Amino acid sequence: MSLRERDARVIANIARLRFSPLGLVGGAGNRLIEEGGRQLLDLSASFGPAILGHGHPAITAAVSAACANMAGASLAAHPNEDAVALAEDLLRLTPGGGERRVWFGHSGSDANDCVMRVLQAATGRSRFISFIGSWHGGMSGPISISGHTALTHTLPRAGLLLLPYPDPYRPTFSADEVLKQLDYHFATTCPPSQVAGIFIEPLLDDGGLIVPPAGFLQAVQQRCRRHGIQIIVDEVKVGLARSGRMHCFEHEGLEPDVVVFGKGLGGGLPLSAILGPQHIMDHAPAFAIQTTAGNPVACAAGRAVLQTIADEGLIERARRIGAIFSDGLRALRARHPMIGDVRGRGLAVGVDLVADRQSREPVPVAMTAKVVYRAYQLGAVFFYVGLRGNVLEFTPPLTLTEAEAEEGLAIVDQAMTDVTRGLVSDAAVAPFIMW
Ligand code: 7F7
Repeated sequence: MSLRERDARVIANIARLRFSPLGLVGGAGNRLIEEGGRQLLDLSASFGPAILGHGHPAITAAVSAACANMAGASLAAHPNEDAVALAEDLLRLTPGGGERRVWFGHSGSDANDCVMRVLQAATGRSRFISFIGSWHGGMSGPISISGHTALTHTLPRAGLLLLPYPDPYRPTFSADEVLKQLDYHFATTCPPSQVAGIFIEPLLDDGGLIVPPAGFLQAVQQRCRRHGIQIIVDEVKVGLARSGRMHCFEHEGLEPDVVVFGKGLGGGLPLSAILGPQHIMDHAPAFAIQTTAGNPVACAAGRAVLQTIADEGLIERARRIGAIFSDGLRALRARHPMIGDVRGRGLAVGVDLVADRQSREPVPVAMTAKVVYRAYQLGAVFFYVGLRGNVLEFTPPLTLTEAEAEEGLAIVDQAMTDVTRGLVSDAAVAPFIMW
């Protein structure tokens, strides 16, 4: 029985996304190794976390050493060198003033959950603001403040104010209109004095790789700050060098009160972090404990990731390889009418597929799924996002080489040609339409 068949028999279908028949037995560099031994180019990094690819020597060495001499398993129980040093690193690398503190968790989800709890406790306010299209996690708290169409199975939190995220390509609402909505809500049904915080993705990734219009997020920040609303920037997916800056919020001139890290921080190991003002973060002992959070093995991986970003110049590299990749995708527009827009920052790149360039109507999701599926057959792995399921998502390891970027472009090109020619049937792709 194949790995894929065994997977379907035992893994619950509440946490599976399968965009192709890919089943993995290993990984090396920026390649994934599937059952049978074929190597595929990884243009997703498993939705972002494999920031240094697979089996990077720095992570392997750090994790092996931490495992072999394990300083306990719990930061809750006692400090360990790797956790404390990682917190020091994050504080050093993240702009902001005053006394700040760091909390560690296992995932972006638990980190956002903790932020919600601690902000309510510390401010005495219970409402939040977030954006349509946002994805803040798969636990009760963060699901309830997410605005993604794939998460509508769970009701939003009472009192949540969901604002549109202005999309320059499909401007249903302009930045000014959204700001007007915010002002109106503040003046009517959402008194700002009730709002603890606003959750911001500085680049709306799962919502369709949408780069906000210049100045919009700053204007939101200004309005919220006036009312003592905490600014929480969710850097889980696009933070830590991926955008071509250390922090994606730096592109937007944001000055967050609270920054949330996850995914790439652990380089593939479960690790998240929150960084925020001491008066909020030091709420009460045992307020947000998870026994193995901050364990030395995951934190050693985190330190190795931050060190490697510096050692290998990955910020600059994300910018450079990202430009090559995005420019290459833009060049493909000449041959593929389905490419409506290519956008993103650094190595977070989206390709918006349209049925018609004039109207910008999204392709049916089956079309996007076919491109992803065909690319898998041709040897590259990436997925799709967007509220209409029409945006190809590229978040490769930041170690992607120029040659690999070119190889990826050639596969995307061929996949689109093959799909346009009808090489992938509706039946073939039906099991791989996820949202
Ligand atoms: O690591 P975890 O899934 O708990 O992180 C939650 C999260 C928090 N913040 C942002 C901006 C995120 O994008 C996510 C998770 N994103 C999803 C999770 C898996 C499936 C779809 N693709 C994502 O990237």
